[in-house]
Amino acid sequence: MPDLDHVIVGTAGHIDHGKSALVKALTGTDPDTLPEEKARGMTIELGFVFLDDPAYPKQIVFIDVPGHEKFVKTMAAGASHVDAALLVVAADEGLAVQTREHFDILRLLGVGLGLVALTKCDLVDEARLAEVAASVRAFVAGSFLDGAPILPVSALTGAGLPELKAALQSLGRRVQPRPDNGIFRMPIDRVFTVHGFGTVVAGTILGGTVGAGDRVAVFPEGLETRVRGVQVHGSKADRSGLGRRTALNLQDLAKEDLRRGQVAAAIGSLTPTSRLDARLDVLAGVPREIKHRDRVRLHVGTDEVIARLSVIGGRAVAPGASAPVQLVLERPTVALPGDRFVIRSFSPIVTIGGGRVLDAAPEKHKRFGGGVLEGLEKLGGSAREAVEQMFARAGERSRTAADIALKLGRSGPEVEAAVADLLAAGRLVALPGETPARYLHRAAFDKLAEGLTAAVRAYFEKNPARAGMPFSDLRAAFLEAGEAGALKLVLESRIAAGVLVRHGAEFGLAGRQAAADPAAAALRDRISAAFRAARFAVPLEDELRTRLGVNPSAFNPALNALLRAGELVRLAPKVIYHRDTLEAARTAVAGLIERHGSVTIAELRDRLELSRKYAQAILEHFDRTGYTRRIEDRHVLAPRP
Ligand SMILES: Nc1nc2c(ncn2[C@@H]2O[C@H](COP(=O)(O)OP(=O)(O)O)[C@@H](O)[C@H]2O)c(=O)[nH]1
Ligand SMILES: [Mg+2]
Repeated sequence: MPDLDHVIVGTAGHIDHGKSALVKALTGTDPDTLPEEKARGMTIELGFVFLDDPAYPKQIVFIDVPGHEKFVKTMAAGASHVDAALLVVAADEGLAVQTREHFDILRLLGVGLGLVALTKCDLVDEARLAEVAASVRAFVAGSFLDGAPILPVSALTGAGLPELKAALQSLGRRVQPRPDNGIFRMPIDRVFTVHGFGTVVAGTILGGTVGAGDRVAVFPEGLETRVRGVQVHGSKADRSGLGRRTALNLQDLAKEDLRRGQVAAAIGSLTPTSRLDARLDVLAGVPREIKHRDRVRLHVGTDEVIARLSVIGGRAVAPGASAPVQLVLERPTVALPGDRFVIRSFSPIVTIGGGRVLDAAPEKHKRFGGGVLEGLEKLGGSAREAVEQMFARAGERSRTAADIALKLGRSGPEVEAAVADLLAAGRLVALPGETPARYLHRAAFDKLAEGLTAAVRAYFEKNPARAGMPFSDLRAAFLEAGEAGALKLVLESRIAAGVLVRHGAEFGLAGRQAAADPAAAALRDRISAAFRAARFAVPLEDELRTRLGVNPSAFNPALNALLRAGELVRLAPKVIYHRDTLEAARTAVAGLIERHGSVTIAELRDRLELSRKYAQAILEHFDRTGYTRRIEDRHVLAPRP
């Protein structure tokens, strides 16, 4: 992991409380750069300003956010990946509506560090300052800002600025490195064009590294492109990595193709989804419970999407409560498990809760299905728990370790280690002969095994007279639930368990006897006897059926049963021999070959005194089954394997 050489600090707080003025006073740079911002004296877009201090090893990057209630979604995007928060409260006005809302958003996004600046201290006396400081202290009690410095400052007079800068630098020393899965990912928070340079996207890198010349994709659309150039904190760089503010010049993409909320990432590394499974924490202060099917605004990464909340296993989530939910999105987005999100009610637009994504590409659940709840929680647990749960969620569909790493957003080696553990513990089953190795969860494997037994049982209920179930039928039944690659292993496990038995190419239930049907058995005997008596000059099927005076509905199953059992053998479409006749033919062929070294159709015809059609059918059958081999018009014994 590269050394953390900078700290990203996001401002937060009500409009006009002096956030932008404070950033400018600290850095000398005005974060408000748009003409409209200058004209209205108000922040509209995110502002990015760097603070370099030769005496301090890290660069501090300020993301200055708008405070206006109309732009809370911009604030949520700006705050989504900061290392620390600078909560700004004007000493004259004190806590205000967006002070509270921004603070809620910071908490929901899991920001873990920060401090409070009491701005405009030049406008108030000591008593007021102490009063506001006390109210702020009470307000942040129990949160990540509990016990954090509350510093009076004035952008106008410069009072308190050195202390604030020192406090920010000390905060910077406490920033923990972010976890890195090694796969490049950067949510886009800015898109702009640079004259003569092309389209540029900017954001904070959440994983891996990126360099000029790399091919990347822009999600959820999956637009593939090449990185023409990289800038880190405003200067050209070969590569950029985890946690750095980065601008990428993208080839062949127009500004119109790009927007805040998209994610630039390694090709194929993210799955666009219209559903997210998550744990939702509802803010204690919301006026009413959040109901199943409520329409909300979801802020995840730098994206905002309208979604419907599906409460898993319940009807509503009360204020202050927490519940597993599925968010059904009105357009796709991309995320990874562990990503934080915020939800705001559709109308009125206020922040009502947030939480952590658990499954970033889930299936649709039955709302009250038991395992779904329990499973979701495990996705947020240890690598082993999360990996096992992802396999469990894949059900009867096998997955590779790489598939799971991608879905979980965890590193390949970490997932491979967990897979090895689970395999050793018998929680996973490896499918044979697959590269890369594919696995099923043990529960899914057992379910497939039970399903196979049930299919064989059902088959015999429908075909009581049958002694065995043909492999082709068994395979077809299995493929309704399982993959072809799992069949052999599942079947072998059932045979090893003594549940199923194999007779040749057919399968049966252990201990089962074919139901005795005296009429069917008698018919089979008559058919068999007729073929045996006919010797080499066998009748056609229809001919024999008419002679025996039975319907096709009785005749065909009886004939097929004899063919399956090997008592009769079909040599050609219209030639069926009794097993004994075929043995006689084999003896004749063997004798001829012994004497002459080989045999032709004509020689066999003369020897057995039968028509050419039959002699040909016999020899072709022996060729096909590997008893003989044809060389031009002669047949010789095939080499024994
Ligand atoms: N007296 C005084 N005015 C300030 C101070 N900081 C900001 N202001 C004024 O407050 C107004 C809003 O400041 P601004 O930085 O745009 O607030 P923001 O909306 O939180 O970014 C501007 O007119 C500033 O000049 C301060 O420390 N003292
Ligand atoms: Mg501002």
